[in-house]
Amino acid sequence: MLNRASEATNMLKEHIENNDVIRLISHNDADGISAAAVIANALKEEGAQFHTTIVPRLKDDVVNQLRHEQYNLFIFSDMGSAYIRELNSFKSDVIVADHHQVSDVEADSNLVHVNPHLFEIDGSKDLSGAGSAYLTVRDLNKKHLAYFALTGAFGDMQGQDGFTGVNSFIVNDAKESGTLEIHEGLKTVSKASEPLNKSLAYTFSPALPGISGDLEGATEFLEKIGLSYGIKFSDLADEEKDVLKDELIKINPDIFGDCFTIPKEIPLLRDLEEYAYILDACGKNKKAGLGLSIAIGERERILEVALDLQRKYRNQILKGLSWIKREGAVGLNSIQYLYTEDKVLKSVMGTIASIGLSVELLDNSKPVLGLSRLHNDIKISGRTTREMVDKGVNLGKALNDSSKNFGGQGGGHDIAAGAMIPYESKDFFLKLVDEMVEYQLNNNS
Ligand SMILES: [Mn+2]
Repeated sequence: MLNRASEATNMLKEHIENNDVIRLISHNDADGISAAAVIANALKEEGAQFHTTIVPRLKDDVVNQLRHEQYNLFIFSDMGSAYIRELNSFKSDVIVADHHQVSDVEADSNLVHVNPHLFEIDGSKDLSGAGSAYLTVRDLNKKHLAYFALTGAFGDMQGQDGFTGVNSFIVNDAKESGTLEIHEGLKTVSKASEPLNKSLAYTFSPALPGISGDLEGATEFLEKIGLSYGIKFSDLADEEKDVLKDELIKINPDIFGDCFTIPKEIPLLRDLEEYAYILDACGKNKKAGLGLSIAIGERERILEVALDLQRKYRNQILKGLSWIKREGAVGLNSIQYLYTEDKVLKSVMGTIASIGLSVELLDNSKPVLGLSRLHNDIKISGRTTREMVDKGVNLGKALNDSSKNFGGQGGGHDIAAGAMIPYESKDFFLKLVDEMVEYQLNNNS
């Protein structure tokens, strides 16, 4: 895998030396923004010119449009592995740094394909898209950018239970470069910017059942243990911090553990995981460019706008979770689903499906499909747990195979995947996915 990444670095170097303007295309989630940030920062440092576009997903029309652009090097990050056949036919050089599931199409000589799945490394757990992107610039002496690979991993929910595989190799790079510190602490969010009840309600990972995503629950909890909910964590006395820690550990021991910080960053961005959540909020609010601006070093007003977005986004998640709490999911044999036509709920469907499982609002023995109606189509966000994946569930495969049956498209990871299908196939589609997941569970070897 590292050799393949070095091939990509060599290709990149050649184009930098030729003073080529490099075309960068990345995904619009926290991982994709982090991937773009690694490459953009590296190119900036090397004095190279580049042109970046962040897109929600790679589609035929996007690829065909890019094909006609006059660039000598295209880099696709956190996407592209599903389009190797099309990218092979580009006249220019192409680097794909992705971690989504791969097909069996081999790369031609104009293309370097960096993807953990090609090397039997689990791209849903051990390396993110930003991680693949980092490996492609690592040989340019860029260990000080390694932490962006980790914001990407957090964005894709890979670091929350501790980093493994190539991710932990990257943690070492980041530590070695002096840009990352790890210390034990309480893993609640916004310690210095939000009152305690909100800080707890906004803490989704690790999940605190009854508190995460539930402002009333968080407030009651604080009243019960005798702490004022309006005060910020950073303003608590040491003994109060200890009380909070002891009480939270009773709910979920994982709440106390390794915190990853970037000491050179401003306080708001110093916590790596929160950095990822800010990028996530930018992406989810269709402001991925704003997230990228922050990641390449813009501050002040830009950051305020991003924080407003984050506040708005967190409140949407809270709204979504209380909807799940109120309505529940529809259960089939082996899966369950949520369905909405509400604009706000649609925008957070994938997120509330994941959090709903982790805070136990949803039955976590059944994968959940979040269905959002978009005119004549339905967008599907599928989520399940690591435990169900170990039992054989592969949502990426189930959504890919089933959506094709109805003229739609889908794919992703075993644990998290998406699809788009025509609205009229909704019920047949659900039935088919239900059967496929049942089959996966019964045929797990
Ligand atoms: Mn990703």
